[in-house]
Amino acid sequence: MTDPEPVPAVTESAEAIAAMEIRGAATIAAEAAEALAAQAEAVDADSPAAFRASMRAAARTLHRTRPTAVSLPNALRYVLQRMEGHDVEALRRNVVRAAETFVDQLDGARADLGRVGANRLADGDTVMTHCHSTDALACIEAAVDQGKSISAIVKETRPRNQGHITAERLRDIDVPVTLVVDSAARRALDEVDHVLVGADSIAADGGVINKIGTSGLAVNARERGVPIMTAAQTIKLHPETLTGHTVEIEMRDESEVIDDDVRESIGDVAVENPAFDVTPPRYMDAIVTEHGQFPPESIVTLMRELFGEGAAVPWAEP
Ligand code: RUB
Repeated sequence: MTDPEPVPAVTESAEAIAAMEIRGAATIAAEAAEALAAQAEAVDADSPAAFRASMRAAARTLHRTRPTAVSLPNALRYVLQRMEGHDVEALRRNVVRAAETFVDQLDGARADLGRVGANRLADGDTVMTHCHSTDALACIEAAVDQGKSISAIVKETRPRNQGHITAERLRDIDVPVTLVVDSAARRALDEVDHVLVGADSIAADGGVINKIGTSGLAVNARERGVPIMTAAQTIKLHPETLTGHTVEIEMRDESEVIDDDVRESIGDVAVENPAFDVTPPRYMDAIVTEHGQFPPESIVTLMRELFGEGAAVPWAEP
């Protein structure tokens, strides 16, 4: 059976997420929840069953966009598990309410984990960042709010240079920024007190899946004796890893790495563009969440508390 066509707002959100106009795990999650609310508000369904089927189809459209950040399926899960009611109007209301609550909780969780992460930073610290993470940024923002003077060394983060976004956001809060190319990171670590990264997914063994280059940075930080933390609210915990599944690493288009003309001038080369990598727990000092900080190896206890033994898939056809 073919899926019912989602409302235009869902298709537009899915396209924007796939094209990375909307990017970053938490932002993607908020967009997905809001897209489900838009679906609920606009869909013309003549029965509760038709309404539910249209919501599941919309969720599948959103789910297909980016495979690595678990915040996306966790957002779909949160909203669809609250799709309750005996008539279409009640279902509609409950979906919209669930999406709003989810987005509010994201904001609250970010602020809470920001304060926890900020407690790890001292006045006068220099922090190195990788990619652009709103959760990581929240820690620096909270430290600044606590009156600490923080400066940053920002890795540009090839191929899409999300470090530029971080640099801009840090300048907005008057944090002095030094931008470096990724390959300068090890040398720059000599000037760094803390490395601070985000996460797209966290596995049950404490492995941190984040933007490509995070694992190399973590190994270098460990070798240099610089502490490294991941700022990740609990929607980044990947429940399927509780039952032995691995996290799929998204492979993106080769044109993000090299343009066609340059490639042609080099000659016949293969190009690979993995978007994320896995940092083993032994190279990460702490995972900072809205429930406090955890040694990576102990994150599984929090995961079990929040998700039970595994992951529901409420967007699947019954
Ligand atoms: C973004 C990235 C970020 C995490 C966390 O990758 O790896 O570090 O998503 O971000 P991309 P946040 O640009 O490919 O989406 O803390 O904002 O959820």
